[in-house]
Amino acid sequence: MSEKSGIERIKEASHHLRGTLKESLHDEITGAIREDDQAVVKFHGMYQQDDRDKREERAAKKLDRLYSYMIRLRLPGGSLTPEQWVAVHDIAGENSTGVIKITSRQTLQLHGIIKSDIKPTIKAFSEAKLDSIATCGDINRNVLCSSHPKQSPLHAEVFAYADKISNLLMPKTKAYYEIWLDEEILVDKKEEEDPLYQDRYLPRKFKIAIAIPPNNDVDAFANDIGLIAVIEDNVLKGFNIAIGGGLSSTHGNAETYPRLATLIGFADSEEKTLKAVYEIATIQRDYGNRSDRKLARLKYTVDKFGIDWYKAELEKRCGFALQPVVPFQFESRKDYFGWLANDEGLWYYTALIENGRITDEGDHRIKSALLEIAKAGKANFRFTCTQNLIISDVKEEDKNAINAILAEYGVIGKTEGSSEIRKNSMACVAFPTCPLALAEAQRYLPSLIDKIEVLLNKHSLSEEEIIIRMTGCPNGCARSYAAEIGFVGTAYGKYNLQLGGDRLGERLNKIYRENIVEEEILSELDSLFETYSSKRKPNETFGDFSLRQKWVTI
Ligand code: SRM
Ligand code: SF4
Repeated sequence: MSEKSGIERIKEASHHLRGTLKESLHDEITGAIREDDQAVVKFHGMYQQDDRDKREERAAKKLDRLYSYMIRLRLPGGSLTPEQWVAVHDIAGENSTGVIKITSRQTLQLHGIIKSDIKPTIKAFSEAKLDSIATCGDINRNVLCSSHPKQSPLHAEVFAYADKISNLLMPKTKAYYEIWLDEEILVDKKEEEDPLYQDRYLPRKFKIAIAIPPNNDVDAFANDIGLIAVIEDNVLKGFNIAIGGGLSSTHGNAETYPRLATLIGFADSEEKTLKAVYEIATIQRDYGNRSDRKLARLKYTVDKFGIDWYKAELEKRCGFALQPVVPFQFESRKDYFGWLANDEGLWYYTALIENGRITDEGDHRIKSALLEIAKAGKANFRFTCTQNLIISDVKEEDKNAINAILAEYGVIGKTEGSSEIRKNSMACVAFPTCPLALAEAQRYLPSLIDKIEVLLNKHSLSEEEIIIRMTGCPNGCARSYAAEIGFVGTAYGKYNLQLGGDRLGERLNKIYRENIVEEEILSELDSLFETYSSKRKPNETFGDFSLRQKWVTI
């Protein structure tokens, strides 16, 4: 058997995720924490980072890197009360860069928190009944659920599963409460015994999403487990289950690849669904690769042992067989912008938040607008898996007042004045905080889209809802491999241009041009759009056309 990776040893020796975090926090000489603790702290929802824009300048002055921490909240299904929004707004202002970032997994992150502010931040979150447990690390992450309540009268019932699954797969350790909230040290260690994670946790991160057809807004197949709700005659019948999705790869390492999840069957009750989810995780715990982290995700376990083996092992552990997959159809994978009402007559406004960055910029003062709306207490807040925001559960009598705020602060102007391609775009964080970024993403995509819009206009394609996504490296955090036009950073200013992904998230794209700069990107797209505009069939999407033209082969 191959030797365990260093991270495996750190997990096992961490005393249920305590490590030496307390000591690291008390060390006033550095803004960093000890190296082993950097792995442990992820399980508490935090990453040590440094400002990459300032690295050279600080190195020239012989200064340590400018360390700070990113904290990511656990929000199954992605929703907050107005009181919680006000709390997040205040915490962001006091302790972080001030920008509230909606992630591609429907939650919020704050960046730039210095070491001495971590505990006050976590405490303030806790007072607002929020935590960051298990939002990073080798463990189940934030559980996604379709964001658009208007899609089904059963939205609330399905949505509740995000919470149930999140609780089911929570670690049992009390380390978070002890370290960050100064709660009493546990005497009876039995309480911490963790039949799921034991002391080794999972070999790698683990992701679950719940989709409600016909919208695949959660990108169900990009997850280790994708659950697809089956609703018939307004009754939730159960879930189709798909396993083995994951979107990262490593440049130059052919053993790594993005993969969409494979459907394995249908579970017809809550009990069976939760049991299956749990046991899919235990199989990955027992069989996942613990020596090479590049090959440790569930997708590689599935491909190593085979999908039939995984299913058989699952059914053995569950004690029941899954039923055959129930036919379903996705028809879209997008956010529905503007005002919409649900079955109960409550209103929802979906606002475009470019790349999830909530901040006041020029006339678009979304952060101020949201604070004013939250303070009035007449709406909840939901986050979408494409980094946008829904002002939700608005009563008819409150709609005009909220609409007036949205108009006054430029939110309606930004949302409704944006092109279709911008509304269907997404970029990951990348520079300056992401240590793995090779190229810019969220700081660059908006200006690239300005130029792409000109090309689309030129070829009469501005009404096309083409899904375009950019990531600053091949890890795929903005799911660039599941886009019709995907950009994957290879070096500063250079990207692979990927084509052929479909609109529904059921087919990944492939590399069309490698390592190209903006000028080449625009010239390629100009000619591709020209061909698409003149030769496409009625209603043929750009992704499907790219494949038919054999621009890439899949
Ligand atoms: Fe991610 C690592 C940001 C969604 C695949 N991701 C990172 C780190 C933490 C960098 C690091 O390891 O130090 C990035 C922090 C940047 C920063 O400064 O905030 C980061 N990932 C993000 C977010 C914030 C992107 C965004 O702009 O929204 C997303 C947070 C989601 C959340 O709330 O939990 C985010 N990351 C994703 C997704 C998309 C998804 O889950 O739907 C993926 C691809 C799907 C998948 O997991 O296969 C993704 N992130 C990765 C990977 C590659 C994992 C792998 O299987 O190899 C890494 C690197 C790693 O884990 O070693 C990574
Ligand atoms: Fe960082 Fe790469 Fe993820 Fe972008 S895709 S946030 S650059 S790890």
